[in-house]
Amino acid sequence: MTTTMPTTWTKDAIFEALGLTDMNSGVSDGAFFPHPGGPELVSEIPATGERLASVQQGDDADYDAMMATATKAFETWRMMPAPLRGEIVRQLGDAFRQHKEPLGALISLEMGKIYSEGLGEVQEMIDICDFAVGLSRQLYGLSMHSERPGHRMYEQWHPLGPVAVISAFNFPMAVWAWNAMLAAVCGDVTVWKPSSKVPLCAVAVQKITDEIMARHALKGIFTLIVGRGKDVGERINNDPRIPLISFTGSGRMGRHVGECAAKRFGRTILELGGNNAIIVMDDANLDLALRAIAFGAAGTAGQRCTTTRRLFLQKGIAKQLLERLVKAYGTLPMGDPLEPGTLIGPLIDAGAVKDFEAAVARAVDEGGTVLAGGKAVAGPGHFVQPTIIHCPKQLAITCEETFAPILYVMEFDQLDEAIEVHNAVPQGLSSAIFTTNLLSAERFLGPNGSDCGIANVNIGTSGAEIGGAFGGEKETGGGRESGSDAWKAYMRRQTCTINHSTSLPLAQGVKFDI
Ligand code: UN1
Repeated sequence: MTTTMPTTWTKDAIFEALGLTDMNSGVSDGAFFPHPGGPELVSEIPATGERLASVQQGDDADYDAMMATATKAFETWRMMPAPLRGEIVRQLGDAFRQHKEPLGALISLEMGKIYSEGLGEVQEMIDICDFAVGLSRQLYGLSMHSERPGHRMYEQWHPLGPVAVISAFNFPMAVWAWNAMLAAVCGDVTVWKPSSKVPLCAVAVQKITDEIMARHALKGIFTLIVGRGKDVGERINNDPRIPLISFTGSGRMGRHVGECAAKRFGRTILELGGNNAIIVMDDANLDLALRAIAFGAAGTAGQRCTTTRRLFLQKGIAKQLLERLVKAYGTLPMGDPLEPGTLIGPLIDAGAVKDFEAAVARAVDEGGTVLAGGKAVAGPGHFVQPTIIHCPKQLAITCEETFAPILYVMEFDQLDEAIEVHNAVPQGLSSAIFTTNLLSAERFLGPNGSDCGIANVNIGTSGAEIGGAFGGEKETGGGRESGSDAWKAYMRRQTCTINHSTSLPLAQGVKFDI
């Protein structure tokens, strides 16, 4: 892995490296549509509030044209041997490697996360490509022993169809890649509707993808449509040609997507809100805990689904760790995310700043005490101070996800009590405990421990590797993406029983002789 650290990127240099212009088409079925029919969408730089560039969105007719190519492409793509599909994904991974730096810089510019995290996000794309290449030779089905003589039984996995990927602003490239690369080796084609807050990231990735696919004379395997939720999103939700929608975003929207898909018996992979917590025991290594909490809670300006939003401190170390944490928060460099040395970038937009302010006000109203930060920073840009709020107990606000760097801190005596409060929120994505005691760690990991999809010991809640299945329980939506056997969601399972005898015995000993 080669990572040359910044050279500060300028907008012009990023645009040149990625072939972007001031006005970009937002629809591609393998080749960008010259004149999509939807309204112009202006993308902004969250660090300054300035206009970045425009994207021409797709309309109904563009959607239909793109879907026609995608459904046709599925007919041939599903027949290609999976390892050959994997070979094409390998080439995509190489192309992302070659463009890692400008892609990482574009994420920083358009989404606002710091450059190192932008590079990290592109690395997640590269990693999932590598993972998918290996997977293309490992789409295993089980074989079973039939109860009937002369019969063989096994299961096989077939491609599912066009898969929609509706991605959120905070991971404008990686979440698409987790889904699209798995879907591709599984024999599916993907239709990508990115967040309208970060359309250029999607356009840049699609350009690179189109170029590789064109080398193989392939169109429609990866398609893109930038468009409004209320038209393009609704078309996807209600399109019976799309058997699976992978949606990342708010619980409110996720519920709607799930309902629409369920009505037509479509499947969903939902990755919705998190309300992730770290529990720190008296016996913990506090140096490790401190770094993990700071990165988890303030990193990405609190805009990861996996961001640490609640902190439970055992009473013996609470005062000491809090003091260190407040001190560390005071030194976190905030500013231009592309500037080397910055650790805290902006929030995505003015609405996010308002949500931050409202959450802080509510927390104080409900009995919390602000120990660090608590205020929005005067413009330009959408910056807020990383914030620590001490809470006497779990409050109504601490049961909600606010996409901002607010950490709610609570104290406890016994681990059992901490786990109970930890689990008493609607969301269930990521969780962590810091302890050097095996019993405490295993209590946290046990069936009556953390109820989240991700449970860590001595590492924070965010920054998961792609090799594990990613997702969470309860109102987080239950979906799993990325590693492990998450690929199974992108395929249909077929159970096959083959009779190679000359008689027809029925299962369960049933007799039906004619
Ligand atoms: C998200 O915030 O939607 O575990 C995804 C992490 C990243 C992915 C976050 N690998 O923090």
